[in-house]
Amino acid sequence: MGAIRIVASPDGPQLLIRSGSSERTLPALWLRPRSYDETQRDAVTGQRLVNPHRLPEDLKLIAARWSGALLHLSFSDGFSGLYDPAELADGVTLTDGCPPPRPWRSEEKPDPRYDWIALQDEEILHRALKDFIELGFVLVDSTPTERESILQIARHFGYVRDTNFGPYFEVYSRPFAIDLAYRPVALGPHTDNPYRAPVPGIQLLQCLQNETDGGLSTLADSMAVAEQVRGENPQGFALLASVPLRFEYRDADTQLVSIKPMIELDGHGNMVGVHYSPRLEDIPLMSESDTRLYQRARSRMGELFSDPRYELRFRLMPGQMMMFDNNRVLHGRTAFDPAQGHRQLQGCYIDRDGVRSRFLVLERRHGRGVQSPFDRAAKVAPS
Ligand SMILES: O=C(O)CCC(=O)C(=O)O
Repeated sequence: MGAIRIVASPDGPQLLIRSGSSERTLPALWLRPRSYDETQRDAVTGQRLVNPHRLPEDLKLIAARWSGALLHLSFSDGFSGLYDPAELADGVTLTDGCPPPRPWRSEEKPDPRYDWIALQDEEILHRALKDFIELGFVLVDSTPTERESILQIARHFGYVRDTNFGPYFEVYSRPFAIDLAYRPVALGPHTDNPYRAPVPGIQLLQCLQNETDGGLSTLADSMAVAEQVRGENPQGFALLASVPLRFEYRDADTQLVSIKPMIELDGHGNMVGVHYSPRLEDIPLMSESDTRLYQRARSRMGELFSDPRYELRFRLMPGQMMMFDNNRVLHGRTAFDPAQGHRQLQGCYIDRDGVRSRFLVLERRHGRGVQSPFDRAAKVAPS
């Protein structure tokens, strides 16, 4: 977004902002609530003291002039105040300030790898969080492997999410286990717990022991795969993003059910995430032709998730931990033979927002990134 200019119109002054080769109008109802005047916002929290829902629908800008580098604006409801053009320009695009995702294929050999001790340094943590936000996963070497240390590791990145499995879970083969993850079978690419609302945002899986030849870990980026499927079969993709599936988990004390489409899009059609766990889902009744179209699309998704061009496959060694966005990067493992030795992982979930918050705070602390409107507003003298 570019420069703002004031133009006269028969209805009074208007503010225009450059956007690429065209200009967009900033409506009075959009501008008016963005004031950081002390009568409009609490000075400590930056939270709004007035309710913009109550502004009159026919609100108008009645005067506009430059006051140094700031804009002085007056509105038809009697309010006048100073506005920072940079803050207005930032507000044109709604973003949390984190970098956008960078979809990857395994053939690009992404290897965002960090050392646990080094991650205690804020600069290195900042770099790791940036990688995580862009790629949807990081690998961490030399993590502490005491019982429950996964929680200490998790709290370095965000806030732990408790579930019916407890604050953390242990993955090792046991007879009559309540989930296939706790048997030695192969687990195809999947996201965890699509039957929850909300679905856990981020998963940490740490290897404590692996004495078997098998049990290799896999990761695949659903964003790269889904974009490929969208290009090949737009109609099928649209079904995957709109037809709700039913996911369920049950044991003696729990019954969790959630109904949602496999692919989650935002209002602009951008991918937000994926809920993919063939062993836990049921499709709804559709017409014969839609069922076939749906089948073609989901079968292509499944094929690409396990395609060596998309799937990373590696051995997680004791002390190594992978942290991945559970709504974006699918994980799985190859089968293993418990007769060869013991294989044990511990894992837990953290929320997506905690990691983004930690990244943004580190950006702010080190003077990088977009300044918050509130920080900027501190520079704007009350009118
Ligand atoms: O055993 C593994 O490597 C992965 C286990 C798993 O996929 C899970 O717990 O969801």
